Amino acid sequence: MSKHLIYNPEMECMDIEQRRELQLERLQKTVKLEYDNVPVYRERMDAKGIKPEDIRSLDDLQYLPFIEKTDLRDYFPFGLLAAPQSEIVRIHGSSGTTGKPIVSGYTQNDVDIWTEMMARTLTAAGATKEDVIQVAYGYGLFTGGLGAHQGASKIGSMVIPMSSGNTQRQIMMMQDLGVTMLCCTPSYATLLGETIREMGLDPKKDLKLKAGCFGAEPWTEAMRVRIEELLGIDACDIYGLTEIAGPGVSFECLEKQGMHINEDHVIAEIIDPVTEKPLPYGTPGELVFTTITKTGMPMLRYRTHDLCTLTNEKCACGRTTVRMSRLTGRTDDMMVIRGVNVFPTQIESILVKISEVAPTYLLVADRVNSSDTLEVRIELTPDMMSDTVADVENLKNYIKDQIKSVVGIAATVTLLPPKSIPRSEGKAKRVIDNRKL
Ligand code: DLL
Repeated sequence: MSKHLIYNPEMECMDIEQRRELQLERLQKTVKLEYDNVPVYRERMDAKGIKPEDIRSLDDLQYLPFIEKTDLRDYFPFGLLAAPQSEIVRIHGSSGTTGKPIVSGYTQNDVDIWTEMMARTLTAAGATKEDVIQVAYGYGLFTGGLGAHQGASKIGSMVIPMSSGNTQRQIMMMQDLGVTMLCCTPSYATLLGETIREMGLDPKKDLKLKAGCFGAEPWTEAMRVRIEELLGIDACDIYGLTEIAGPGVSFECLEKQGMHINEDHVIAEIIDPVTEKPLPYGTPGELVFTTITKTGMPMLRYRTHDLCTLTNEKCACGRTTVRMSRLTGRTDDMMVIRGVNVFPTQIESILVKISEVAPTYLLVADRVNSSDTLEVRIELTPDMMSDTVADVENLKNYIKDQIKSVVGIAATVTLLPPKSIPRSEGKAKRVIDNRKL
């Protein structure tokens, strides 16, 4: 049997031209739905002189106005609903960068679509009804827990709804219930793996884990290798966002060559974040999504602020969908330190290659005498703690040099004892920017 399982071959492996026709038909319906029911869309389309009938091809998408996270804040909570409030059966939310969360309303149709997208996601990582799936994403307003749960239930797998946290208990359940697949953030997968090793367990002998679906935060190829080694599994990247559906908007198959986008439900574009013009496949830029089957709070040209590349090259798994690369950062988590753009993932990719330090780090930006400073706080491994001061000093200088050559700036490196940076059970906090205070 091929290692590639496909949940919905009809949609996932559809002829590309046929899918484009389906997308256009669904896009036209969605544009009309928005124009007729959501005043802000109508106003913005009128301002650009566009009527729903003007969308005659997929290329016409570029003439539609964008929607932004700030709009979700401005029209909070229900100003962007295209369906009557009585049709909304679920609310999810995500923490905004400022005080208030943003919320999205889902009709039963939207929950069903999202559930199928997550069923496709888990299947692509090898899940069947024989699997025991531990969901260690948080349950609640965050879409991770319920999203993975719904998808796993749809496949008919046995679901262990652990939510995040309580690491020792998570591991006990994995052992006792013979868990085969794990869903959580990559940082929590690392913590689980480290704890499993500290407990003296050998995942290959003591656990039955075979794969995991990890996402919700940026991670690197090197971090994938570490998680796969620590847990003895295949680690697949999964992507999603509350505004579009939740986890499962795109997912990696076991080829691990980028995330397949569920193109029968969303259209992905890459734009230049400055000129806002669409960019061709293969060019990095900002990811923009248009939902084409949602009915509660559909989104036309939602600017994610996530940076990546799209490719339509064939994948060995047989799916015909466009894939997105790992995210290389966000247009808005990028820190500018003394004029140089700094992404946390750049620092991470340096650290995961150095065995003496854990890939757990915190970037602290500050401003001293009008000049920006960047401190990189990193944890040493327990072994390094017994080394001489000279060894630790050498290591520090080595990391400084690496940062200088990869990122292009001088940073202060602070090496800390193991476990001194607070571990996250959800999304890891990688950046503290004191300059904004
Ligand atoms: O994080 C949904 C999700 C849950 C995805 C579980 C995957 C797994 P939000 O809380 O709305 O939704 O945050 C969405 O998280 O715009 C990205 O910046 C980031 N993000 C999500 N997945 C990935 C990933 C969920 N695989 C925001 N790699 C997105 C990097 C990711 N960043």
